[in-house]
Amino acid sequence: MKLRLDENLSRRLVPFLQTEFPDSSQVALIGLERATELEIWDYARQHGYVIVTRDADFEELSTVHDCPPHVIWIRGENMSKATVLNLLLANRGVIEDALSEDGVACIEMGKSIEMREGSHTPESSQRGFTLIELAIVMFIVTLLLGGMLLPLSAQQDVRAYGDTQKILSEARDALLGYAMANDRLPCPASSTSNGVEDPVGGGACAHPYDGLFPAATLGLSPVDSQGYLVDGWGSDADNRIRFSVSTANTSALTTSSGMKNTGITVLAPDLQVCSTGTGMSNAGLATAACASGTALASDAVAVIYSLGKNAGSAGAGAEETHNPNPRSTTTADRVFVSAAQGSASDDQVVWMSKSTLFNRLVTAGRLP
Ligand SMILES: [Ca+2]
Ligand SMILES: [Ca+2]
Repeated sequence: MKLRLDENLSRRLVPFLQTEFPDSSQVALIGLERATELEIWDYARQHGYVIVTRDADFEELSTVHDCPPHVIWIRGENMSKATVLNLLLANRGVIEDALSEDGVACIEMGKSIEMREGSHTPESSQRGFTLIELAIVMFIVTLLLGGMLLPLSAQQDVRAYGDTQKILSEARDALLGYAMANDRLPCPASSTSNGVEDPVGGGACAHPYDGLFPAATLGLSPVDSQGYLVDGWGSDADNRIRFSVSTANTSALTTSSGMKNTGITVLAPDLQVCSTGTGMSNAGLATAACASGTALASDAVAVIYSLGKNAGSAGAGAEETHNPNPRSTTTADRVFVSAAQGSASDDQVVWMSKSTLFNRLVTAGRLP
């Protein structure tokens, strides 16, 4: 881009412009000091100059004549040669960008830079942003990007957590429906039963405390390719929903008509859910129990849980090890942990209470 300085701008600026604006000149240096503005305009157009002026006349010309030439209108009182020079040199990129924009005929430079449209869009004489406005816009965009990018992974986590809670809740509802229809609860699936309860038909379950949710038996989704219900965190084997059921009263809960035959007053589901694994007694044994004051449930019928976001790598810690998983270091037992979400545990645990199950079965005429 070459500039043609107007007579109100010193010719002494010309040598300093050559690096950034090669072949720039000044009106007197090309013998046009006595030419009319329109002649200067035509000359600039024919020779590819951008007119740099302190005079409003050229800006006005740019609103009635086709562009090019483009016009840079330097504004501001008492601007020294050095100030004008710095303004042009420091903003070369901005100037080029502005003048390459469709419809921009003139840019106004001073404390700010404004772009003005040319003659072909007279209805709109001014557009664009000042440098301050641009800076504010960039600042806001930066804030927005910073504010959006960081929580994006957090948003995904929130969604996965919510999806998992929903899947767990639906699984629990499905269990109630199954119990009303079949007079018993299903047994958990084993790792090789393809989502079907083990054993088929119920009775004494093969994996009462460390099985998987029998999604195929209940017709639930989403399931993986092998028929296992998976959580919202992924679809690996570690993301399969776990399911445990009480073996109380000689597996009456999972035996057809077992609950009816045992009777509502005798049935004593015995799964426990603790708020922490700390202080748990007899872990791994039939007498395992929550520490005093940490039992969230002590007569649960079933416990359904997801290993959470860390499913693929964690599970041996003091809390999660009590919820059977591939890295548990304790033997599966009737006690589970639903700790607060955090670094120690991200397992998502729901359970079905005795009261809920009995209520539904009585309503359905299955009990007593
Ligand atoms: Ca976990
Ligand atoms: Ca346990």
